[in-house]
Formats: sequence, structure tokens, C-alpha cells
Amino acid sequence: VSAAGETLLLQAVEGAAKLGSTYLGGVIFSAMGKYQVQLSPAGRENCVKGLTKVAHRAKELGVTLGLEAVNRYESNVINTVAQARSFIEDIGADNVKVHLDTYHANIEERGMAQAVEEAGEDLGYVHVGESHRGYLGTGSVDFPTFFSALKSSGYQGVVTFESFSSRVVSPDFASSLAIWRDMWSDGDDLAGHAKAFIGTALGI
Ligand SMILES: [Mn+2]
Repeated sequence: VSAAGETLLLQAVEGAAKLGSTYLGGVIFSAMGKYQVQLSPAGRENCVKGLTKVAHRAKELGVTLGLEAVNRYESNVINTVAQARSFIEDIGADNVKVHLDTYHANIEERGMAQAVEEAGEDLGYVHVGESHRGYLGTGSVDFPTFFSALKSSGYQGVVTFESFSSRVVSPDFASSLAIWRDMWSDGDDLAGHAKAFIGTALGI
């Protein structure tokens, strides 16, 4: 299973490079899903070994890898920024970074400021998502604290808005991410609102 995952990731890295992309991130350390058991030491070792090889090939192709800390219902491997950093340390490659997502951090971290601070120099990618994955500012994520911490951190990378609605995603995808509710139907309106929200928060 680990070898198959490694092969798939190597193909993804090659594909990303062919498209001219310099970044590949997300849940790239295991299959995504709700696990019934804790991550075993052997399982962790497989992740580190596989990602070390993939990181080496990615480096040759000018691609950075992002380990996205996701909530406990989507992985048993990396749920927090601290865990992502621990993997990065063990992998030992400078093209592997922390991918921070506010939706997941809202569930797993002690707070938004702590999450950003703990990522530190290793922060490589940011997903901005609301607690219910709909319109920004209409849920419980502490965005003022998050953006204030992000500004203070000096982060200059990408900030991507991420949102889902049962109205627009495929049944398979909805099922794997538990997108059961119809949060919105007008993607243009949603994106315009998010752009304005993030711009205001970052003062740009
Ligand atoms: Mn995300």
C-alpha cells in the first residue's frame, strides 16, 4: 500500500511539474479518510520514507511539497501544525512545508495565533476556510486573530480560499469530505465575497 502511494505521489509530482506548477500539497501523507485506529510507528515510518523519496524527486523538478494538517476525521497522520513540523524535521528536505488550513486548525489547534506561530518559517501554503466551509465570516473561525498573526509572521506565500457546497460537488467527493449541506450555489458571488474579505483582513 505504501509503495502504491509513493508511485502515485511521484506521478503527481511529475504531472505538477509538467503543468508548470511549483507546489503540490494537501493530504499527501496517507489516504484521506476517517481512521478507526491510531497511526502506528511502522505506519509513520512508511510515511517518512515515502515522502523523503518523493521530496527528493520534487526538488529535482522545482516542486515544493505541502503537508496539510487536517482534522481527525480526515486523517490519523497529521492533524496539527506541530505534527506537520515533526514530519518535516524527520524528512529533512527544505522543499517540504507546512500547509495550514483555518477550517482544520479551528478544530485541532489551541488557537489561530498559535497555529501560525508554530508553523513559523516552515509555513508554505495557506487555505482559508470557514468552520462550515461556506461564506467567510459567517461561521466560528477567528479570522481577525488568524490574519493578524499571518501579517505579523511575514508570510509572503499564497492564500487560497477553499469552500464546498453539496450543490456543486460530486456525490463521491461530497461523501469523502462530508459535504452534506447546500451552503451556496453561486460560485462567482462566493469567490468575490472571499476575495474582498481576505483583502480587507490583510489590508491589501
Ligand atoms: Mn484545505
